[in-house]
Amino acid sequence: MPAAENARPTHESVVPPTGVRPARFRPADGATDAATLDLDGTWRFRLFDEAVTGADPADAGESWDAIEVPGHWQLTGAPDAWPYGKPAYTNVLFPIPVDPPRVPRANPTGEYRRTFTVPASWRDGGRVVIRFDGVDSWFEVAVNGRVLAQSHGSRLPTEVDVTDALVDGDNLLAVRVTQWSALTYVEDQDQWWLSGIFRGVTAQHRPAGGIEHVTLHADYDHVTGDGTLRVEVEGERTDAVVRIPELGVETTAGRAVRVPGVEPWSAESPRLYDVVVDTGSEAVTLRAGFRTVAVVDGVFTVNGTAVKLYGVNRHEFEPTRGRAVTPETMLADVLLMKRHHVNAVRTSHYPPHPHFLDLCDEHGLYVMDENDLETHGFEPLGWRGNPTDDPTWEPVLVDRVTRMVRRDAHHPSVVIWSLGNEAGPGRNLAAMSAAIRALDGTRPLHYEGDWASEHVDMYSRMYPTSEEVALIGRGHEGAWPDGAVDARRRTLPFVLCEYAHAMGNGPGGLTDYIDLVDAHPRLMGGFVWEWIDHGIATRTPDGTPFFGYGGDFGEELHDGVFIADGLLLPDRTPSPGLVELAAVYAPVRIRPVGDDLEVLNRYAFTTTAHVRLVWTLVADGLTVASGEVDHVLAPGASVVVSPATVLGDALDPVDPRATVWFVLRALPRDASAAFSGGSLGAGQVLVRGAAALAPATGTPVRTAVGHRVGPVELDASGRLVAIGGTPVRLARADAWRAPTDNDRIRSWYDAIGDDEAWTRAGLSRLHERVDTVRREGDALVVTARTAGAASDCGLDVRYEWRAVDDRTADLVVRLTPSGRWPGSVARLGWLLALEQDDAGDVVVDWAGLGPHESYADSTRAALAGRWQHSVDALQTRYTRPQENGARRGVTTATVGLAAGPLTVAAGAVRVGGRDVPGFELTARPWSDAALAAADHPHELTPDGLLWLHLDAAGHGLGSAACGPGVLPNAALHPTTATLHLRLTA
Ligand code: IPT
Repeated sequence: MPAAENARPTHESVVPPTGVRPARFRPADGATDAATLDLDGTWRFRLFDEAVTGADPADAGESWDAIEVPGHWQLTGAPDAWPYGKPAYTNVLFPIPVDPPRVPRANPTGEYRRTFTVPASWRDGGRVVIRFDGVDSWFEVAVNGRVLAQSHGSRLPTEVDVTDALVDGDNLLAVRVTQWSALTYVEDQDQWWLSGIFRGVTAQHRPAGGIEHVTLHADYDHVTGDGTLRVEVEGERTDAVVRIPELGVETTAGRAVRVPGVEPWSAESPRLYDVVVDTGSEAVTLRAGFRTVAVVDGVFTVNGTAVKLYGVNRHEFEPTRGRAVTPETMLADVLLMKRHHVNAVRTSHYPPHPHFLDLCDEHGLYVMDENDLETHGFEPLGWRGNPTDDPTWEPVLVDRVTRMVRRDAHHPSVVIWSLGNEAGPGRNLAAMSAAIRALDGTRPLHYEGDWASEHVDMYSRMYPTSEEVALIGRGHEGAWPDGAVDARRRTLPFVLCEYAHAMGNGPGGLTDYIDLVDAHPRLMGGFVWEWIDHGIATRTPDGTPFFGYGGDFGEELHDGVFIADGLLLPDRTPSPGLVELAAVYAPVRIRPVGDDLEVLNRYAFTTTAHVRLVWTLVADGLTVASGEVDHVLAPGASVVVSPATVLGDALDPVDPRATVWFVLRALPRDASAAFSGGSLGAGQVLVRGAAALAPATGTPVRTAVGHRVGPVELDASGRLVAIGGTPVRLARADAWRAPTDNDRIRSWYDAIGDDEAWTRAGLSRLHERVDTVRREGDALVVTARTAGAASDCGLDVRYEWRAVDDRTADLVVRLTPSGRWPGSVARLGWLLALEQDDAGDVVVDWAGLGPHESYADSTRAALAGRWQHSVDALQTRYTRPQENGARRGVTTATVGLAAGPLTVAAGAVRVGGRDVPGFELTARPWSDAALAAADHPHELTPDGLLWLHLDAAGHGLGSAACGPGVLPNAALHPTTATLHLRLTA
């Protein structure tokens, strides 16, 4: 290697990019009239196992492989036969020895080649620049064999001036990309390790006198209603003409101009105005949104009004493409967010593809734009050697925030800058913060990793308990040791940069947090962790497709299913968690207050003039009356809707035995607007619980083999053997569920996880011993004890069978815990396994809450009605199989068995002495044991049985996988339970 080459920074150098142009704003595609050339497409590629590849940048690689740019080399090719390595997942831990800035010699390194031809006109004047929007992790750029630049910052732009290296005709562009570099130590985000040129590459003509950079200020004064526009231009011509054609405004760059009567931008009304900046040599059209963000008296405001952030954390992800997301996917994400009433995104944990921000501007989402910085892998080392606190790293970290701010500051959607994620405390935070403030004083700063919050404008935490959030909301949080720091922090608004870990079935308890956010001005909102499961599309050796998670690709070290913790399943199917989130984030909040419903307009700027408030009276699932109430609520205003007043005599004709709900929905007047559940909010209140079932007056019959009670056959010992001719393989009390991810992991705040406690108590291996069978009057009474090996805790069970007629039997199941139980129990109920071929096709029709699954702490989206699904459709295929699919508040369910329908109607259901409206229903074509044992959905196969859970109650979901477990208001404790069911077959 020539001496000069040795002097170049390498992938192990801790220096900002070299040979690059200053970062600049990124105009939207087509927004500049300067010419650009798309360099995406097929490139030549060769993968080496060391950073020193020996490949000559002048070698065009004609014999090499072809690869698509943008993309990750690990995901190139067929999903079961990737030729260039495999994806690997760790969350916190580095998959390489922690030895900064050194990285292993074994360092997959891609050599990319392509040629491009620059139009002759480009070379008559101005410069030619190659722009990379994202390359992971370190790269070196050469043109026609001349090495020009070394860069990094995987999710940040790099521009290289290649003018002096160009020739007429074909130019050879060579890019060497290493997987590991010194910068790996500051890019330890919780995601797949995936490398390569994964965002677009363009050649751009920078005309002489063109616009090198634009700073756009478009403020809104909520007192006068005026906007102020000021555009600063960097380049040879700083005096560009600035026009807002729609408003007839024309001014010069560098001057502030008042724009009376503009419509302000907000996520609710994302009003944009074209602003044309023209130097004569180049005209750029920016999409300006007039808006002002400020923290006023400790409250986060937009345009002078307190705004709450109902947010999600979004990583960029597609199951076949990793972080090389397409514009279609970016749009899908934005529209899915809007549809589910999300109004804010934290771009965890790096600046997103810039087009995503264009979409947020246009569709209206508040963005916390996060720097590409995470050093989490130093935490297990007690933060020893953390780059955040090492002055050597300061220039690199300052460079990163600088590039983020210069790239993105013209976006109205960006309302907060974040210094990074999980990078610990350290002296470089001050430098980063100062660098951002010097560039842009118009947005507050965020950083969670240092709870002192000294260098930022909001106090931020992840996964605190709701009790702690309530204290913070009231300003009663514990003191910070340094009095001055403490005093300042108390003046700051509070944000949950992460809460409600949406891993597997969950999160539970969303309402508990969001009610606090709504109640306390200081609480500015929160961002659920996270938007999507990063399951990678792959296949088994026999070709069965599935979504892989950590450990599926032979990683030496991995964090398993922590990569599948999103509100969307990997294929972007909304999970029940997202449907619940939509109900909780809904702009029109409707919730019971005593016997009434309170309707709150959560919009900050918008009245509810576009909303119809439609009520229905639902009796045993059927709508028996409906109407509309007429209220237009100002932003922040609320009204109480009282069924007693609204219903008039609508209740009179309703069957007095029915369970009756009053359901109120906020529907968009524009029926074409697509929202989760079709609504802008909904709530319900129980008007009347079910009356007791009419007494069963029939008599059990002795048979040759045992007993018959209506359609139910029992053997001589009292064991259930058939219902309506359908053989019963198993019937017993149950207290267990296939653990959810949240059950499996001990919460931050508990000594033991639920799953571990349940397993220790034997609940995962329950069997039932039938003790006695005898007649008590007209009842056949069977007693039993349900318990698991090696445990002394169990359920004393009493079954009371009564005949109604030939087709109908009543069953009262009474459960009494005995022995030493853990603090919680998964469910209290009755389990039936009915012989049934094609159980997945069996149709279940129920009256109760639906149509989606619901749990004790995730039930805002479930509304009273009558619903129907096949057993297959009742299943949620979580990326790792686990408990799913419960339907609560069921008063009647009909299961379409092959031998004829089986109807189960609820009588009294009592838990711990409290009445509950209806039972919880779960139906599966496989057992809970099989569900618990499966690692991926495709491993589950129907076993010839229909497994039916009829439960008095179930435990909530919580967020224990990261944060608190099930909150007390949704925890199921071992207690007595009674379930009165009427079975008709
Ligand atoms: C938190 C991380 O910020 C986030 O990236 C993700 O890894 C999440 O955890 C777990 O899924 S940090 C953790 C120590 C709370």
